[in-house]
Amino acid sequence: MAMLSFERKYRVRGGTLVGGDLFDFWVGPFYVGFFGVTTCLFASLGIALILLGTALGPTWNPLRINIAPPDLSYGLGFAPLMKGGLWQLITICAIGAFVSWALRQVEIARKLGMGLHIPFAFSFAIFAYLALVVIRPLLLGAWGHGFPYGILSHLDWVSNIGYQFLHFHYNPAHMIGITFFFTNCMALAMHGSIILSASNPGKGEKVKGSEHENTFFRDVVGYSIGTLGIHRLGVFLAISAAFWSAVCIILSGPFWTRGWPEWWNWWLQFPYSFVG
Ligand code: UQ2
Repeated sequence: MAMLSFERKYRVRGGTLVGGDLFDFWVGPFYVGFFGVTTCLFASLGIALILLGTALGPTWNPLRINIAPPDLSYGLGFAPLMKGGLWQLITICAIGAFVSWALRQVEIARKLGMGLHIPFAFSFAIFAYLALVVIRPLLLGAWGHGFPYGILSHLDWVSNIGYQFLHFHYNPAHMIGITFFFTNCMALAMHGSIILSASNPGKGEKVKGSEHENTFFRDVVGYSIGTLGIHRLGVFLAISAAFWSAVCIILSGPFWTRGWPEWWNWWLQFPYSFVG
């Protein structure tokens, strides 16, 4: 079915979670819906507040713009606008926009009678963000533990937290997260390249299908996970990367306060050794 006739058939009312038919329409190619409206409101307000903070701040240099969270002394209370209050409002807007975006994905999937896999996967990205600016600050007792909004400033924050735990790469959950990011990268490179190699054969050759893809991987590594399997694996690797990233930062501070290398002392304290 051509795209235009498909869209005519499937661009029908229904499937909304909130608001009934009120926002059940499209603007050009974009579905609006109640959550399209809330996404727009939260995102515009958040961007406006970032611009306000920048205008009142010392620089327009994109690298140096910084909207910092409140001082730790404000604890879990509200701070004055230019002392972290803007950061708090911008964080509320960001969460509102991200959650609205996920719920808009739910409404669109329901309209089309599809599974909810995309909003499910996207929710892991939202969880990773919440881990940094809500869950960990709550557990540590101050919004000041959130990360600052700025290109260089957030890099400085990551570096500082890393050194606070001496060597962040010894964090076991960080290790697992990194392993998922790297494996995800390899799986997507394998998948993207096998699809391109099958669909771009030499001049005069026929386009190849999944039999060729399966056979290639059986010849190389003795195993093919299959055309559906690779996509299941991809979603698993991607959401696991986001999940373990969130775990590794929530552990750091609320549940472990010393250097991460020291965490491995349990291994040195074994009364026997695996390595002779
Ligand atoms: C595959 C397959 C695809 C693929 C890829 C594989 C035909 C088009 C990439 C190969 C994947 C394997 C062997 C699993 C690798 C395991 C890990 C943990 C990375 O078999 O089916 O479909 O795209």
